[in-house]
Amino acid sequence: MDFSLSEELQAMKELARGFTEENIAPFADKWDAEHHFPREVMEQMGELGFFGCTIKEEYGGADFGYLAQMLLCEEVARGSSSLRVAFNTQCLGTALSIQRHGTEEQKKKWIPDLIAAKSLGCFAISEPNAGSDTMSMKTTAIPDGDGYILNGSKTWISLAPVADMALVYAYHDKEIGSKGLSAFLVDMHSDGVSTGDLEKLGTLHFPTGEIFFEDVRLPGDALLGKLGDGVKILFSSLNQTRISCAAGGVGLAQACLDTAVKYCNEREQFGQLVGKFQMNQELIAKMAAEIEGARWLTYRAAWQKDQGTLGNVLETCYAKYSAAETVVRAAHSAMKILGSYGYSTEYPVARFYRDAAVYQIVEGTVNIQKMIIAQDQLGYRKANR
Ligand code: GRA
Repeated sequence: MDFSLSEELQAMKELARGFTEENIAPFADKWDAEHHFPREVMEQMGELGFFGCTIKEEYGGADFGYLAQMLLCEEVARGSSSLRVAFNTQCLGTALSIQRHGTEEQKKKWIPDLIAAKSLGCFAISEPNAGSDTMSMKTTAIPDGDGYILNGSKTWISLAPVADMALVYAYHDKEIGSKGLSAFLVDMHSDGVSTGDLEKLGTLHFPTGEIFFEDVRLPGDALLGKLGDGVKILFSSLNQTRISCAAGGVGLAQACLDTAVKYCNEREQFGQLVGKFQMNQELIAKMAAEIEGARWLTYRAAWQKDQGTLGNVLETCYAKYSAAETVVRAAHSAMKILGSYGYSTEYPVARFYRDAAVYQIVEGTVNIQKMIIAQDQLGYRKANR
């Protein structure tokens, strides 16, 4: 067992930290206040190869692996939880699924531009009446001639309002249950596609929206994998995006701890630094230990994927569940330590607090993660595939 990061991984982590400290963290509160989506920063991240760690060199990636990708995601989330979602929209929920399930033509057509962030991507699973209950989605893509006709709507889709492409999950046949679900690569500029913005509590400088499909004609080569592969592609994709959600939660939680520690060592009350008070020390100790736990669960799940165990749903759920609970507690603890300054816009803690909540919701709620874990432990349904 070796817990050390290789020199190469350590260098990548430091590169991402430096980039985030210089180009992201100082501006994140301003972007939040203005609801400004910093597309130019996404493009810089794309140029630096941030989104291509799991992508083969022939499609423009660097093939560094999942652990490398998680280290970059964690460091970016430390500066901006909004921008960490880009790892999912540009790669783990789109390009990587195309690499795993697409034809050579599809890989060449979509992947290089996605990971360079020249083309903005999104993946569309959730619908107004299909959140945790994925399989109850209603969107259809009915075979018609040599293509498909797509109808329905999706909601809570990260980047939808500005996306150039979407990986859309839809039933090609509603009568045959899960075998009727398929995955489609959709040009978001097609006739019949429209989008709307959604207002939300946090993640304010990364747009989220609805997508409406009205008789959208899809060409035959829009189908990813085979007809009926939708379930396989969807759940394997969730197992990729959930781990980056875990890494994002760890990064944001670390930002909460960093800010709280700095404040504890600056602020004096009752004649001493507030870090000297045991009640604050308890908060700092809990944050530090929980973050370390969630971090290593995340690295372990990423490492397993790098060993070829891509269907590690259980270990990915451990990481995502642990990171989601950790980041919410860390944001709350940072708020308690900073008091009014945490609540003010002078420090980033108010943003951390707003951004933390979403980790208990996206990519499968905390209850869904617990359900998957408990059913596995009780022997009702094995999580790993
Ligand atoms: O037996 P079958 O042929 O009918 O197939 C079933 C099953 O074998 C079918 O799916 C198959 N399946 C899988 N296949 C491959 C299930 N899991 C896997 C897998 N890992 N790999 C239906 O399965 P089921 O178990 O009968 O389904 P269910 O009971 O309806 O639900 C299962 C469950 C609750 C776990 C699932 O629906 C689920 O995970 N729900 C949560 C949905 C979710 O995570 N949504 C996230 C949306 S994306 C998002 O949040 C983006 C945000 C962007 C960001 O910030 O990152």
